[in-house]
Formats: sequence, C-alpha cells, structure tokens
Amino acid sequence: MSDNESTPVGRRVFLGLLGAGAAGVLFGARVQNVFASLVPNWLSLLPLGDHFRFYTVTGGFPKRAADEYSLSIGGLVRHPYTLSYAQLRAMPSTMLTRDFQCVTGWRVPNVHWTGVRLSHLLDKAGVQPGAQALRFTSFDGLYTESLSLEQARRADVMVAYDLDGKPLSSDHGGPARLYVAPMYGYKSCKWLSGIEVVDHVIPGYWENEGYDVDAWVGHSNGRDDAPTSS
Ligand SMILES: Nc1nc2c(c(=O)[nH]1)N[C@H]1C(S)=C(S)[C@@H](COP(=O)(O)O)O[C@H]1N2
Ligand SMILES: [Mo]
Repeated sequence: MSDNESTPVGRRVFLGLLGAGAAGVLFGARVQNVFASLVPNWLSLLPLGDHFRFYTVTGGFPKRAADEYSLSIGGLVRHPYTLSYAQLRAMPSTMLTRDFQCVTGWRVPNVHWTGVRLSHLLDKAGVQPGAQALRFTSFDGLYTESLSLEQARRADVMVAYDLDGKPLSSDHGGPARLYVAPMYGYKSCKWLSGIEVVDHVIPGYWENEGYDVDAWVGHSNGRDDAPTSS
C-alpha cells in the first residue's frame, strides 16, 4: 500500500469505529465493550460530546413505576428490611455534584445526584460481625455489583433517586440506582433492587469480564495517573 492510500483507509476505519460506538448506545454495553477494546486510548480525548450514554447489558431497559419499586436489604444484618420508593425518599438525604466517568473514556461534568447514603441504610439494618462486603442486584435480572464494607460506608456512596434535580429516569436506572462517586460508572448499579451484606467481596458483572473490583477513577483498570518513570 502506498502512503497516499493509507490516509483514506485510516479515516474509513476511524468512522467505522464511531459507528460501532453508536451501535453500542443502541445495543448495550457488550458492543460498547468491544468498541472500547478496539479504540486506541487517544481516541477518547477527541470531543465526542459531554453526554451520558445509556447502558444496559440485557439488551432492554426495564421500567418500574415508583409505586411498584422496592429495595431490600438483607444478608448478614440484624434487621433485614424492604423500603418502598416513598420510604426511601423520606429518609435523610444527601447531595453530591461530581463528574460521571465511564471506564471506556466518556465523562459528564458536574452531575448533581440526590439520594440516601448507603451507610445510613446499613446502620438501620445493623451489620453483623463477620460482614466484609456488599452485593448489589438489579431488577434487570442480570447486572450485579460489589463494594467492600469500608467502601460502602464512604460519605460519597449513595442510593440515588434524583439526577440533576429530577427523578432519575428509567433509562438512567430509576426509580433508584447505586451511585459510587469515587469509582468508574460500572460500580453504579442501575435499577437497584437488592443489597446483600456478605462475608467476602463477590465480583460484579463487569468485574467477571476483567474490570477491576476496586474501580477508583484514575487509579484502576490500567489508568494510574501517578507519574511514571520510563
Ligand atoms: N443494571 C446496570 N447497571 C449499570 C450498567 C448496566 O449495563 N446495567 N452499566 C454500568 C456502566 S458501565 C456505566 S458507565 C453506567 C452508565 O450509566 P447510565 O446508563 O445512566 O449512563 O451504569 C453502570 N450501571
Ligand atoms: Mo461504564
């Protein structure tokens, strides 16, 4: 191949990858994940827009009305309980404004979240000795996530029900989802239905596919932004 030909071919491949990205929005995170593995890191620096993608691993976006929603907390606790949406909203609330960052490279600046601190939900349940971690389940029937108990007790980890001052839409995981501010988006389990207190960390959906269990933004998944000596 001559040098003259290599540029258009490169551009066609590039546009093809953008097409794969768009398909990922439609068909969900599996395709998006393939996209991420094909795209060189520098591509994520291009201005592709500061907007959310809507992710789902099931191929569908489950809908549940607020008055049909419930969240159960059980496992190694003294008082297991189930909250309705109204009961969740009636609990002491917390607010955070942070950038939302997916491990595949997109980031949404200054997102406002409102919800209930996970630590508050845990205190109400009374965590038993021997408990080490939490396992989260989704009413999509497939997605799972995990946190250590120490991570879960951070002040910047919540069960969120409002996004930018409005009730969380079902595409974003409403009526309520997990929001783990210091970690990449995959920790923030959408359509949250259950919290189980367990005695060891059980890796979640993407973690079983090779992503880091401890998903600190900038310091996991090979994205350590500490200075390197080369
Ligand atoms: N149930 C469920 N939760 C999920 C996902 C998913 O596919 N299903 N994707 C995760 C990933 S990788 C990211 S980046 C965020 C995206 O949130 P959004 O769809 O509201 O933009 O949700 C996370 N939580
Ligand atoms: Mo993500």
